[in-house]
Amino acid sequence: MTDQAPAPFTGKSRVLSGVQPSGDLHLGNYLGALVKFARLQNEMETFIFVADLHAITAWQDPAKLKNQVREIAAAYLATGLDPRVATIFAQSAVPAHAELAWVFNCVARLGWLDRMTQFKDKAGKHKERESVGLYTYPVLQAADILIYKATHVPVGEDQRQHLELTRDIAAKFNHDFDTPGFFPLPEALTQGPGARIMSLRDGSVKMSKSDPSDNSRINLTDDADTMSQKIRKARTDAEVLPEKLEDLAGRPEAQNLIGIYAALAGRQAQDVLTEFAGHGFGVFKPKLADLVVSVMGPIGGDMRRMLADPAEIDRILSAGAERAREVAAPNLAEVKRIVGYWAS
Ligand code: AQP
Repeated sequence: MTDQAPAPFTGKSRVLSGVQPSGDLHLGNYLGALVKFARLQNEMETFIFVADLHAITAWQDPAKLKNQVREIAAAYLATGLDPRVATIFAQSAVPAHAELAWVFNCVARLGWLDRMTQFKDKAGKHKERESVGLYTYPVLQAADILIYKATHVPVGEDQRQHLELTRDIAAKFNHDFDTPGFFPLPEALTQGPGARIMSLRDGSVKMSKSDPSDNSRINLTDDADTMSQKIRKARTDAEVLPEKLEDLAGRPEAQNLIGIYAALAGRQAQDVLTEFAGHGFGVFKPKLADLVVSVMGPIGGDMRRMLADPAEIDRILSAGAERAREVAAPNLAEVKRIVGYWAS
């Protein structure tokens, strides 16, 4: 119980999302997250960060991490985020994320975290050797979102469960401290054709930065030849493409490539299938490669140009961090007061 009513949630729509600087960004990150960021910035107040606190849940070379952060920032800018419109910053520059995460560590329940499938997927058979940070990652993610009282979180389908956990944490905090509505229950924006892009080598696992096979993904920084080669080598089957979407059932690699084509072309998967029905991958793959190169090629070029001027990227990140700290500070102060901390 608190002696003073907390400021109620204002109901203002605010978007927050981020990407870890843990490797090369790929087509899945682009379609599942980055394109949505650029679109949403014109619809809602938008905060997009580079998740460097999250990145060290797996080992990162300290000599490279700062540059990896700049690379993600460059990808944001190259895919259309405008620092005059959206707030772009590095997570480590806003200590309030970590401070709120501690409070949430004490709100979240072990049983909730035990259910997180991403931890199970990433830890595999040797979970006792993983960092504690990898286990509590979704709690920090809840703090990332709620420190800004964000209402909408554009992410790929793989993050949906973490968003549910964020809502559970928000609801339990509001209930336990008798502060109804203090934290909003944010909504995951996973809709869209690129919500789950699969590996080019195995249609049953998602495309991922940490996949040891570089051929499993199209990186934003791949050159045109590499992109085309990866599409040519993508695992497929020997059958021709059918007329109807439902006839792709049981062919995950074919489904994935059709889905990628549709997402990049801004068309319906059925429409793409109608165009290529009766053809094999010998016909479809070159067309897909051309499309991938035409959409992704310029992004890589823009990123390289921006990375040639790291001081400008740092300037954008610093200005974004200042703004993010300003928005986070009163929310953290209220949390401290609600919890009853001495230093509130
Ligand atoms: N394959 C995917 N399809 C659609 N969206 C995807 N995302 C990731 N993979 C796909 C979305 O990209 C955003 C940033 O993800 P992240 O870097 O924070 O972490 P992640 O989800 O763990 O991504 P990766 O590429 O798989 O990285 P590693 O291998 O380092 O774990 C998120 O919105 C995510 O949904």
